[in-house]
Order: sequence, then structure tokens, then C-alpha cells
Amino acid sequence: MKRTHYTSELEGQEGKSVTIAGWADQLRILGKIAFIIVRDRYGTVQVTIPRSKLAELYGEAKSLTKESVISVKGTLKANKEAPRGIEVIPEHIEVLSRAAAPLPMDISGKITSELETRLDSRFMDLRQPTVAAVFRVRDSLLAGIRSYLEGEGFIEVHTPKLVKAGAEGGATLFKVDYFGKKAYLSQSPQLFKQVLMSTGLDRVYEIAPAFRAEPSATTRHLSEFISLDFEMAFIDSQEEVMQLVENMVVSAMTHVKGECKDELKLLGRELDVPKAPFRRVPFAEAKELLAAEGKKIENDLDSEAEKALGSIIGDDYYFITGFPNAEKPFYIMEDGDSSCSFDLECKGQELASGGQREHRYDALIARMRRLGLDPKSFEFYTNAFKYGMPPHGGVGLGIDRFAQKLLGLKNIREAVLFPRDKIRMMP
Ligand code: AMO
Repeated sequence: MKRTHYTSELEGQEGKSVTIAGWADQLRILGKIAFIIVRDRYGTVQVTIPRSKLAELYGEAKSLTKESVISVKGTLKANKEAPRGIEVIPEHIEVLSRAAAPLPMDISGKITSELETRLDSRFMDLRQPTVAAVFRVRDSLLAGIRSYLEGEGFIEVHTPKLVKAGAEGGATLFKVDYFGKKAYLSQSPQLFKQVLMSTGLDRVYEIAPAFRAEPSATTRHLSEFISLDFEMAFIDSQEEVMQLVENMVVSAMTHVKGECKDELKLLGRELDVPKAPFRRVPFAEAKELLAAEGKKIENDLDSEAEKALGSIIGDDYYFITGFPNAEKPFYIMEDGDSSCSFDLECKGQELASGGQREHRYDALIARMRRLGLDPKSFEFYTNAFKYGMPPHGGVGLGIDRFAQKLLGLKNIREAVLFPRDKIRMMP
């Protein structure tokens, strides 16, 4: 057996035979005694190779390189001097994979590497407990979201990522050669989640990649991101969607706070779970608030205005509601000059956007034409509105941004295992 115990399972096992397995985090040979700090997914433990074992094991221990993968069978002993007060006295050390030297980056914590260097050697970077912790928190966040939505009667679906028409405008579409025909990578499941509202499935959600040919190199844009989308039928207004969104955020963050105490401690992060309901800031009010500070905006908020508004509002989470129609996609329902839309903001940055959709076939076609779109190219979508479509609405929330915000990471790429942007396609 390569492993009987994780390093986290050793307390109270003193005197017993254990087999631990992991990476040689640190190696020290002091005179005639050697120490190996073995690291596994939960932590580290010291392996002490005493004088009596040196003849048998010293050779192997000496030939070990840092970050080699080993399995150590031995007896667990209490030792006040050892880290954690325990050590493994080995009977056998098996080298499962010898690491080459030098390593592509330092992971001892002594040298801080640039993000680009870390991403180039992501497999090595992820061996650092603080980096791995980000992805455990992200996993917990997703589990919290899924659990909340399932509890509210949503079912998880998957929609195609190779599509014939874009939902979010032509500028950010990735073209694909699809057996000699033109296709695109899906920018969002928008059209499909809406089509599903005509089926009686009623409440659906999807957590999947979305692709945007984002030319700008910012700390919050990727060309491939994970979008959480949900859509719900038979709503009176977007207010019902917003209530679900805020409760989902609170519930998911509460889940993370309860499940990831160790990770949050390691990352030095206190999670302030916001209280629902979040403040609703109508767009017109946002405009006035910004004008009072000397910042003039028209129909939308650029990132600078968003940030300034975030400082004025002061809350971590709040909604901006009723954006002008002109700035909203064709699928959003109009309400006079403004729209039945909202954005969820987190500390001055957009985290999600959503709203009530135009479910009336004639009004939808008219809006598409007004916006210069050819409804013929969207027949697979518009057909679903012809034969019985309930009023509905939903939201799209960027999971990578949510994880970034939750952990206060400077760059969205830190919250993504293998990020994709205009420059980076590898690894
Ligand atoms: P929107 O285009 O606002 O709305 O996207 C929704 C959320 O997705 C995230 N996001 C991104 N994250 C990282 N990199 C990107 N390039 C990127 N683009 C978007 C953001 C954003 O708030 N169909 C609508 C949603 C709906 O109405 O249901 C949509 O896609 O967090």
C-alpha cells in the first residue's frame, strides 16, 4: 500500500505503523541524521532517519531530490522538537518518482514568483498550500451554489458550446471551422436557457465555460471563463430573480465560511458574508450619485465609473437596476426607456447581470429588428417563443470573478487553474 494515512490523520497514532506518501518538501542531512519533510494534500510531517537506520536508508535519502514523490513506511513517534510534535521513523522509503533539478520555480516561499512564471509552471505553483487553498475554496463555492439552487428546485443542464449564432454581440465571437461551415464558440448559454423555459423544465442552471474574444488585458477578463447561468419561468418581474441571486450569494458564502476554515486561515482571509436584501440602486440614481462627485456618465458605466460608484455606495454587494434599453441585449424586456435588467456589483465591479426577458414573440422580433439583428439567423431561438413561452428571467454570474472577489485576489487569473487570455494559451 502506498499510503495508509494522510498527514492530517496522524494525531493519536503514536507508536503505530503508518505509511505516508507525498512530495519531498524539504531535505536536510545533518551529520549522520537526515530529515525529510513530506507534504501531501493536507499538510506536512517530518520523517527522521536516525543513526540506526542510516546504513539502510541513507543512500536513498541522500539521492533524493526536492519535490520527488515518495512513500514512507515507518513508526509514528512523539517528538517535542519535531514540527507538530510528531515524526515518522522509517523502515522503508520508496521513491515513486524522482524530481529533476533545478525546479522550474521556487515553492519554498523564500522567493516570490511573478504570476506569469507561476502560470507557466502551474503544476509546480499548485503544490504551494496557499495556491491549492484557492481551488478548494472555489470548489466549496461551487458546491454551495449548486446546493442552494437544487434546494430551490433548479435542475442542472448543459447546453452546446459550438453554436451557429452569438448571444452577446459580434465583437467577442470566436469563429470555428465546423466541417467547412462557420460556427462560433458559445459566449453564454443565454439563448438555450431561454428556449428551455418553453419546455416546462421551469428552473434550470448551468455551470460551464463561456468564450469571449476579449482583446483587452485586464485583471478581470478572460477569453474562457466559467459562467453560472440560471433561468426561471413564471416570474412577475426581475425582482424575483434578484432575490434568488442575493440569497444564493449569501448561502454560498456561508457554505464557504463553514467548510473552508483552514483554507481561509491559510490565506489570511476573513469572509464577511453580506446580508440580504442587497441595496438596489436604480441607474438614474447611480448617474446622480456620480454627477455629484463630478463624474458624468451616459447610458452605461465604464469600469472607472463602476469603481467610483462602489466607493460612494460603500456596500460590498449591491444591485444596479434599470439600465437604459440602448445598452442592453435584444433578449432583455423593455420598460419605457429603461430595461428590466440588473447588474450585481461587488466592491465596484460587475459580478453578474440578468433581468426579465422579452417573452412575447412579436415584441421580441420587433426589438431584434430595432437593434439591427436579423431574426432569421435566430430561428432556433425565436421558434420557441411562437408556441407558448411563459414570462421568465435569469442571470449570468462569472464564477472566476466571484472566487477572485471572495479571496481578494488581485488578478482573476489567480482564481483559474489554467487561464486563457489573448496572450496565454498554454499550459
Ligand atoms: P454578461 O455578458 O454581463 O451577461 O456576463 C455575465 C457575467 O459573466 C462574467 N464575465 C466574464 N468573466 C471573465 N471574463 C470575461 N471576459 C467575462 N465576460 C463576462 C461577469 C459578468 O457579470 N447572458 C447574460 C447573462 C444573463 O442575462 O443571464 C450575460 O452573459 O461576471
